[in-house]
Amino acid sequence: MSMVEIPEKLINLLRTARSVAVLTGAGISAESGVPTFRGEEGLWKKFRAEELATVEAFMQNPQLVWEWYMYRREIINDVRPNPGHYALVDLENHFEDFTLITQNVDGLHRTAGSKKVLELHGNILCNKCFECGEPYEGEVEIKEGEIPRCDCGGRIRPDVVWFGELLPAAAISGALDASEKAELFFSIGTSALVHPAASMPMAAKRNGAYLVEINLDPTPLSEMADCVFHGKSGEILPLIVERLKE
Ligand code: BV8
Ligand code: ZN
Repeated sequence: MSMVEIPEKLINLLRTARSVAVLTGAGISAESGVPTFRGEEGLWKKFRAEELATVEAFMQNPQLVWEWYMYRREIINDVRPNPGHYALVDLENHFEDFTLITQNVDGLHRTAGSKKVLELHGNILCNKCFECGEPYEGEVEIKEGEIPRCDCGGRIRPDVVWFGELLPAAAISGALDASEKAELFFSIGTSALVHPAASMPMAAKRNGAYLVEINLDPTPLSEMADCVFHGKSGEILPLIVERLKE
């Protein structure tokens, strides 16, 4: 017997909804051992993500920014998806039209088997040229004072979206379409502070979706959500999938 009460309305929608969309944030990867951004583990050498994930930081001190990404890549190379990621694969296989929108750059949704994933903020394991934007397939070795260079001479950077940078147009438009037509929208493991990602659940709600939030802490979305589960996504999502299969 699960200790989590699932409202009747959600149970019906799990049975009848045709189009479903999900937005995930760092919280869904927390149980895999990936530090979130705004928890106490969000600090790295006293820096916050907002200070390092910027063009200015990279121009000022590319070495420091690369050190931060190398540290995060090491963590990500050792982690595996958790039951929350796998539950979303089940949901994708259950619904006719399902879109997974993620702010995460750790690639864990695809590793778990999710197919239709929109990575709004890129992927931490990919690199590109800071100047010409060309993808860079080579090895990245960060030696003292040396940043790998592109054939055009530009410096190589992680292929993620930094603060102040535009999100990939295809990902954004796909996410907005999916959010606006969703009958059921889940916001999972995100503090709902970073835009335009955080506007997806609001777009869904505005267009009549039933909005479910699964998050450890309250967020700016909590009061507008139709149903809020305060808890771990790795525990709650499998329970919801269990009800689906009944
Ligand atoms: C843009 C990639 C425009 C890099 C990231 C003022 C108001 C509104 C907006 C702005 C503003 N000032 C500036 C802006 C814009 C800015 C923004 O939104 N800033 C915020 C901080 C206010 N946005 C941008 O700059 C975006 N670009 O707007 O461009 C533009 C217009 C014209 C011309 C040019 C540009 C770009 C944003 C993308 C930044 N890149 N990441 C990298 O990762 O290195 S964002 C970064 O934050 C990650 O992607 C992360 O996913 C994202 C959001 O954080 P969360 O995922 O929510 O993680 P967080 O730690 O915050 O929360 C985790 C939650 O999980 C917690 O609530 C916790 O309770 C919960 N949790 C923990 N464990 C669990 C759990 N829940 C369930 N189960 C658990 N086990
Ligand atoms: Zn280049």
